[in-house]
Amino acid sequence: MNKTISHIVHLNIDADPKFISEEMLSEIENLVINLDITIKKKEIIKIKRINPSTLIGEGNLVKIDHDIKKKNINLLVVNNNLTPAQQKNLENRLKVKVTDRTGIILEVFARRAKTNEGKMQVQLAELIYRKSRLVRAWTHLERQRGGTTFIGGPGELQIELDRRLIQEKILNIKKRLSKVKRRRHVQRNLRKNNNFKTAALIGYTNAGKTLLFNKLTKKNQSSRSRLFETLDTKISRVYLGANKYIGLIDTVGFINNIPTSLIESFKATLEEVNKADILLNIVDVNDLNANQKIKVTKGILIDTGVEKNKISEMITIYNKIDIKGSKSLYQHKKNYISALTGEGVSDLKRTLKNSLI
Ligand SMILES: Nc1nc2c(ncn2[C@@H]2O[C@H](COP(=O)(O)OP(=O)(O)OP(=O)(O)O)[C@@H](O)[C@H]2O)c(=O)[nH]1
Ligand SMILES: [Mg+2]
Repeated sequence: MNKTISHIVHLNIDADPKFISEEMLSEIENLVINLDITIKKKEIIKIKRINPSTLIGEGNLVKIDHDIKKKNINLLVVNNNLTPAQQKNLENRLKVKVTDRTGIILEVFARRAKTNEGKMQVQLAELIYRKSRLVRAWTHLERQRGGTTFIGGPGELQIELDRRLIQEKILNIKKRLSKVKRRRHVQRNLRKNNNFKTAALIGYTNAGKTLLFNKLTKKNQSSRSRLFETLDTKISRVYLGANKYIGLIDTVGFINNIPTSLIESFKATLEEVNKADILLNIVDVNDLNANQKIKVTKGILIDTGVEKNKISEMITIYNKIDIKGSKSLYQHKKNYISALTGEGVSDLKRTLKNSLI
């Protein structure tokens, strides 16, 4: 198989939330590297006016085309969301494969999924994404061909078959996932009956949720500097002292512009978050985009149906205070911790204990 050599572009057109473009570029870079794809060129393109058919204007496309030929690039990664038509038009114009942000995120999720449930959820997200591409790409194609002329032609039939097949697969996975949902529901009810409260660790990917989970529960879940290391939900007991326990939940991390198909398919997982008594939002204190990431996290919680009051009562925990001499700045401040050194963790336990009363 030929090696994938990519060119990454980030278009700074997403006005809200205003992420620092350099950070957004390094985020997608990180995701692309995780897919073992070589990066030959990366750039931020300032867009004044959006070109509806290709998103990127012709002037920039000429330069990109030049680089693609010069550096033997065979994949263009656009760190924004492309419509199916834009993706197709770019591919036709540049004669290389083109993928957008959602495509890359879905691919990383597919690589990370280990358990049955995780795999099913990712597969569902991919099918939902593909189905929408197929249908919309087809309507676009039909319009290009002059509408009704080709109705009943082989192209339409094939797409209709693909679409039906995809729909069947979607229904099948949804059925299997509903069993998982029911099982979780039963377990939650058991906890509720025993008056066993839960706290969910949530927040942007790579913030340190799993390392904190391990610290508090003495478990050994995989925590690595890779985006979306965790896909599956884990729950474990934490002793808070004075005969009090809480169930701590570790779950999938969030990201800006998370694909809607992922939110839809991770419902069973996200339900654990929705139903938790306390939400702990883990934030990397050294992150330049920390405030934007908090906004993104809140937005995703709203989108997934978490009650407003639960979001406003959410406790923000600033993690990684051991890095870059930040310790002196944050030492003894409430909810500033290091999951690595354990600093501030016993205070956090106290906060949790108090919130149980
Ligand atoms: N220096 C330092 N590194 C930390 C701290 N907490 C986490 N890390 C590191 O940050 C990286 C990400 O940690 P994880 O615990 O996997 O992050 P996560 O939030 O679970 O990420 P996802 O599972 O992708 O959502 C790992 O390399 C950790 O070792 C901390 O307090 N200090
Ligand atoms: Mg994790």
